Amino acid sequence: MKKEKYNVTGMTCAACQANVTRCVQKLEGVEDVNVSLLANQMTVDYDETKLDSVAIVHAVEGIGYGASPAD
Ligand code: 9UX
Repeated sequence: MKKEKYNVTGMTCAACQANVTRCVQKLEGVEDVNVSLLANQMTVDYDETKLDSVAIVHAVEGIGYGASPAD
């Protein structure tokens, strides 16, 4: 299991935050997601044998937001 932080772009309201949360939560292998609208960040706990950060970024981009792994 891996815990990773991402910078997220494009979220402007609480529904955006919910959209990103739902999008990532449904990915196979994701255990937990926490998205902060105010911080423009999210943390994702996931099984790295089932997906990787590229897949997570692509999923977020696929619904119209941006994401990139952060330190
Ligand atoms: Mo809020 Mo976000 O009205 O894509 S859902 S701006």
